[in-house]
Amino acid sequence: NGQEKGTVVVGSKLFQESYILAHMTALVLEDAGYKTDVKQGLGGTFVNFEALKAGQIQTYAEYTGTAYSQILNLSQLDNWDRQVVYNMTEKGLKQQDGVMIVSNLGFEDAYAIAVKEDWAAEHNVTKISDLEPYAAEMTIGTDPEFATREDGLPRIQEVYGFGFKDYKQAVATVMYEAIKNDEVDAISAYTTDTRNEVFNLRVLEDDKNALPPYDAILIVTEEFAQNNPDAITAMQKLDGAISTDEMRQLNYQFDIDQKEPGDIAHDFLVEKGIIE
Ligand code: PBE
Repeated sequence: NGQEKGTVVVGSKLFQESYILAHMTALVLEDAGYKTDVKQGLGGTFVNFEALKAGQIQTYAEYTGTAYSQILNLSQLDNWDRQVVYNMTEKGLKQQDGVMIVSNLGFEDAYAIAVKEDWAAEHNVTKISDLEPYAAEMTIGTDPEFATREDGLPRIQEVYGFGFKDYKQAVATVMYEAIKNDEVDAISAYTTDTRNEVFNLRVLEDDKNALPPYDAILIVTEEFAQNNPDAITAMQKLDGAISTDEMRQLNYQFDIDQKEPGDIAHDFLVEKGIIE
């Protein structure tokens, strides 16, 4: 058709999954005739969200619990429900920022506290509250956001009534290396990261429901959506396209097989019949 198709800039956060999702988004847009520019590892939550609102990027993959807690500052719920958090996030983003959810990708990547499996077995630790006798002597490795996010260490401290001795912040890959090398005693793990298994970690149950659900979503400004209906149609092809298990396998291809994120994204979309 005659619609002018410019370049769509796709942002991403500082970890493998976000790179892969940015490439997938770019690929469905290219398939619909757009040019794209993937900003791999642009920055954390706020860097991406501010860039989106400023028009420096047109989309990126966010997570419901992150938007809910960080961007919208909505309060903790006693019983977290995925659909309730999704609905409140959708409504809040629209009202506060004129931002809309284009697709609900189909999987959740939650934060979780993980410790070494052999240590956990030795001390009979299966859930976060089991850490209480040990936390004051433990150092937790976190990603760049978890230590200070309201839905992070402050919330763990408030809900469970204990804190860790210290924390060390680093990008997710360095955080995972740190626990593997015993430089930290626990980490703010990502539930779709297969290094939880590969590095023999035990992901602890959040038995007091401190943390929200984190469904992956693609977001755009309403203005972009109004001006680029074909881009929205293309991006909606990713709605429900990735199961949690599939996302884990894709992350494994990056971390363990060391495959390029663009190739991981491409091969997945072809296999799914989403692009040719
Ligand atoms: N998460 C868990 C974080 C990082 C890992 C996906 C919810 C986020 O980027 O919001």
